Amino acid sequence: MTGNQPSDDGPAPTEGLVVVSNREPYSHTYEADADAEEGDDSTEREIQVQRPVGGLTAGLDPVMQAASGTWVAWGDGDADREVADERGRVRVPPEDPAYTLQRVWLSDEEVEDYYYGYSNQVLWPLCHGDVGNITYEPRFWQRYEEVNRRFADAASDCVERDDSEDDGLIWFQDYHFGLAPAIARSQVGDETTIAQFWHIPWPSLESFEVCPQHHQLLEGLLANDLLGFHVDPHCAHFLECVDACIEGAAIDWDEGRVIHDGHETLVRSFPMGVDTDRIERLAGSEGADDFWADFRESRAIAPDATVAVGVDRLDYTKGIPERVRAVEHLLETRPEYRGEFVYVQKASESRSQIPAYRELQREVSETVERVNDRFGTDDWQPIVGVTEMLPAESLYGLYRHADLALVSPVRDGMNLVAKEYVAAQVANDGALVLSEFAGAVEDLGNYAYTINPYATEEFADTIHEAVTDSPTDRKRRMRQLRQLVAAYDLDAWMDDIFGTVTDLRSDRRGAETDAAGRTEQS
Ligand code: GDG
Repeated sequence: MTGNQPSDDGPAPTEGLVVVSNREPYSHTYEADADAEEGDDSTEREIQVQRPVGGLTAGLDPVMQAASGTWVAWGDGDADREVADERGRVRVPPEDPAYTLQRVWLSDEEVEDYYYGYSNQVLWPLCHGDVGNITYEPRFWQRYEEVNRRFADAASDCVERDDSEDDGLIWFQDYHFGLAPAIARSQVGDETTIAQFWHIPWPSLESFEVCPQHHQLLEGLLANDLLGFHVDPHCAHFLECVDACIEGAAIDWDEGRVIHDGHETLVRSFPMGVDTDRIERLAGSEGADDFWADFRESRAIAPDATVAVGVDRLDYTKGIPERVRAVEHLLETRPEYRGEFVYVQKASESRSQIPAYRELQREVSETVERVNDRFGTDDWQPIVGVTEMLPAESLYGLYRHADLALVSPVRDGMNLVAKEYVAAQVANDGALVLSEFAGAVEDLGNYAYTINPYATEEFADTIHEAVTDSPTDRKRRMRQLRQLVAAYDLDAWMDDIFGTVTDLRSDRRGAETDAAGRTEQS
């Protein structure tokens, strides 16, 4: 189920759903034409469709198909304009159109300032408590405001108003839209439910106040009826910031409710899950085994080697250099691991227009090279790097066959890799080494081997513990982890959010009926 069913409380919350995200679920691109001369547009080029690769986008796609809603997103494919109508709309999925993708067009300057600027050089480091990595330019903020307005306008236009009690749901995704809820609210009024899920952490008050626009951001977000974070500590930080920065806001700390300017916002945690059925199916497939056999051979990994895996976007929040240093310390202090232990680092390039990301790429390559030079031999390399994007089946094959996963962010909203690794352990024989600073530790901390990524010696000791624990203990831990991950998977997460919207609406109707009753009596 995913919240599509109507209930006694009124229409299903997904009816007329408008999802707003920065990235689009389908993008259209021109196929590279090897014969075409540069700058030659005379030949017609084939258009191909890039589909959702996983996570939320893939999970929401069937919900959108069933709800025949609208998805508003930045049209960043080079052929996106060609297939969209004059209002930027295209029906998707292409082979069986069921819902509308409303594209928002952004200029290069807008992408530079709103996306690479305010979103990723101010809000991203700010929310991860890494204020030293903030780069602020006044034009970043101006453009963030303008682009938020464009998305909010597009979302408001897509809401179908029919004067019923519940005029649809706008669901914003993430930190790219800190102002859009308030702008949309001024356009759609109170009958439309506005919700937002903030996929990254919310920082402490001391960090948040560093942001020159902290007040405007809180005002923007408090226009939501529902604001979701992954875990309770992020909700608590948000409420503390509201308490300190928004004069007159009334906060119910137990219930997570804020009343500000006569509007109520429910702030609640929804620990995002993964599509466990799909991961298990693909991890146990022949294709996954074939990938692993080829990969092992091509990278000269011995059949009896102990293999650890890490999978990340190359981001300074993911703790990649810290992890490599822990592996180095393990090899330095426990020589028995030399020649036996291989760490596979799958790292995909990310946001490399931003200097801090280029600096990280350099640091990671240098650290990996140093460890390989220091310990590697003619027939063994301790760290194997993979930079290309793997198809899901291969990625899950890598998880499935790795003896342990090293998930060591210095700060992370959730970290889905931790949950995907667990879901892929169809034989219950892997071990999860997990940072205390990942949101996932709230769910999985009791059965994972937890570490502080900065505590290099203890991190290395914990890797040793995870490798040498008895098979019975490892299996016991993994069974518990798999139960937890399966019990609140991606569908359960969406059902929880849509169910909460249904409850909010029925509470609101109840309150209105009570108020009307009181007026009649008086
Ligand atoms: C943000 C928050 C929060 C990676 N390489 C390949 C590949 N991936 C996929 C993984 C996983 C995803 O990328 C990464 O997810 P994370 O959760 O680790 O991290 P962010 O990108 O930082 O996401 C985070 C998340 O939002 C959700 O709310 O958990 O805290 O920062 O799904 O599998 N997928 C494939 N091939 C690859 O090579 N197919």
